[in-house]
Amino acid sequence: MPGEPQDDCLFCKIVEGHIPATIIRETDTTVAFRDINPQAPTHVLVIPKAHYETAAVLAAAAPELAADVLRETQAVADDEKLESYRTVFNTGSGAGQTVWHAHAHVIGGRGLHWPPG
Ligand code: D5M
Repeated sequence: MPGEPQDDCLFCKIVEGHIPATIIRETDTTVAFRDINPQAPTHVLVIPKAHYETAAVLAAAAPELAADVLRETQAVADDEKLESYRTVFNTGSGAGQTVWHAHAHVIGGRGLHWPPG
């Protein structure tokens, strides 16, 4: 069920504290932690605590929660003192999604090229 914790989900386990992560921010509805494989000096993932497979599913099923995630991406950028940064939602395996719990990548701290490839 969308919104329910999934036993086999890595990010649900981080939310529940069963897998360690470098958590830098937490709200009632979201968690932000450093990506284990950083692509830039700042690379943080912002996730809803509730489980939704993709950003699209999250936005359709729980738009206020999607807005919470977006607000937290800016809060991360503020904490990290990033004037410029990129927010990425990979949606689908063809776009590089590997963890099926919606997450925003917040990437910054270096020059970023466009298009991203
Ligand atoms: O992004 C999934 C991201 O999740 C990818 O950049 C690695 C990161 N990841 C995977 N496992 C962990 C743990 N345990 N801690 C922190 N970060 C992690 P995607 O858009 O699905 O490719």
